Amino acid sequence: MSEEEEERGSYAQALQQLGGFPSPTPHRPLGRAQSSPAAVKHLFTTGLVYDSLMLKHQCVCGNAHIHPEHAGRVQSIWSRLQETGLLGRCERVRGRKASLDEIQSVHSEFHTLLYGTSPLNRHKLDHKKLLGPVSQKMYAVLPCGGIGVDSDTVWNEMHSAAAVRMAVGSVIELAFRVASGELKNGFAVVRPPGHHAEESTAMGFCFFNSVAITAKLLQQKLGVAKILVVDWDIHHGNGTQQAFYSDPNVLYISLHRYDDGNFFPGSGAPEEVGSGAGVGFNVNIAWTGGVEPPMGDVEYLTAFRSVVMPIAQHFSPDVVLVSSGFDAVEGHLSPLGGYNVSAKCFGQLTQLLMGLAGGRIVMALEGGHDLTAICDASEACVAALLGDPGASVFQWPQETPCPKAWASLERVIEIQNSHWSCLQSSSQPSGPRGPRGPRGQSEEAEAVSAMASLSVDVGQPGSDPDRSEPSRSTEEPMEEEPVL
Ligand code: X5A
Ligand code: ZN
Repeated sequence: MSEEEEERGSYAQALQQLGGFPSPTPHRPLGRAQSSPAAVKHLFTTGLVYDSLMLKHQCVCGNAHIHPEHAGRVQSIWSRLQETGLLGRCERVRGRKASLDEIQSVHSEFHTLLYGTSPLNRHKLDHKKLLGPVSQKMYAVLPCGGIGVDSDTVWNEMHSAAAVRMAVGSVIELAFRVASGELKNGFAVVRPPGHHAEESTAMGFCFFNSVAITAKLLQQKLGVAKILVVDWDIHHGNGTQQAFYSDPNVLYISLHRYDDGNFFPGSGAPEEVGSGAGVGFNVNIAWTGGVEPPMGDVEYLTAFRSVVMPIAQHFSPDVVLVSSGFDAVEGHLSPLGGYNVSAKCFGQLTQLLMGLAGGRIVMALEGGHDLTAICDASEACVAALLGDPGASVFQWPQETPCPKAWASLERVIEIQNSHWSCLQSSSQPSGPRGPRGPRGQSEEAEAVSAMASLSVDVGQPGSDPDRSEPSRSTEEPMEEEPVL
């Protein structure tokens, strides 16, 4: 086999060389790349993907101010990564348009043809499959003069299909390179976002669900057994939840503003835990209580410490995909945001997720429209992916989350603890320091200190300082940790 042929070797082959997906040990580049550095074409580093084709998805009204999901979002992020020198330290991955077949791993044929073809390439397709009058009915003429599903979800008949397929294909390309071990991890600077897109519904700026499609293809084409999708966009990813609701091999964990169903898109109740074999593999950390006070770093870090990381470690994914919306970052006001998470905090959350799946983590931009906020957050996340140690060494917050966040977390734990033994119910007798029954002030304080002592690597025996406690040493590690 020539070197070139070898280089084009399938991902499945690459995987074989890696011996499948070894659990939490860091993965390494392919053998040949290590043995002959001169032949190394791709560095084993963070991959970035971006393509200017995605800029052309624009409302024909031409007024970007009334359409917050505009081309300047990804343009600004890409410039920021360039200016800061981060881009130069990464490997640039070439994006491509996803095929209609790939898109149909999640979406219906009609939906795929409706948004995946433009008038120019539509004539090549079987005419019976796409009825002109039906497609016209799908769009509305908007008050701005453009067309779209709604004022958020605008459509450019000439350019949108190519742009939305490029967004999907870019995430696929990046994820396959990370999953196969060619790249360490990756960040996709893509638009439009995808996590609201359902099988046959475009909504909330989204047409095709890039992250869900990528997860399906990792399963189908690469045989990846367990995939974790973390969604920290402020909105619930209804499309992603739908795509994997009965699948126990894709764990979906979303943190979102919920407000008892009164925040867009309205789904994402903590009671939505999955169905059939997938029960317990859908985790909705649904913040309720509005924005007084707004959720911020302490609330998000506490959610990671008490729910996201324990469950994720127990699940032990082979690959982590992040629906990385930045609309929870400070600078986004209600109704599109309202929270106060710092850009730096998203870098820390990235660092935490990098401890999973041998570091195979791929982040894809979802929502967020404040340019400073999304640039700052993207910069922090890419710096984390590259291994930069952050401005200060990571520390769990000492402060208590606000009472409304506390109540939201308690609810998730109460619901999920029957599926995840690493979570402990506050209403059941729980370990030596765990709270019991309805909580009074002192019990709450006690639980805070219990939580503060939780280390990041719950479930890795020997690395938890509490392991030395004699009274607890005979218990199973996943069963003993008080969570709240
Ligand atoms: C991806 C995203 C938000 C939709 C808001 C609808 N969508 N009003 O952030
Ligand atoms: Zn959002």
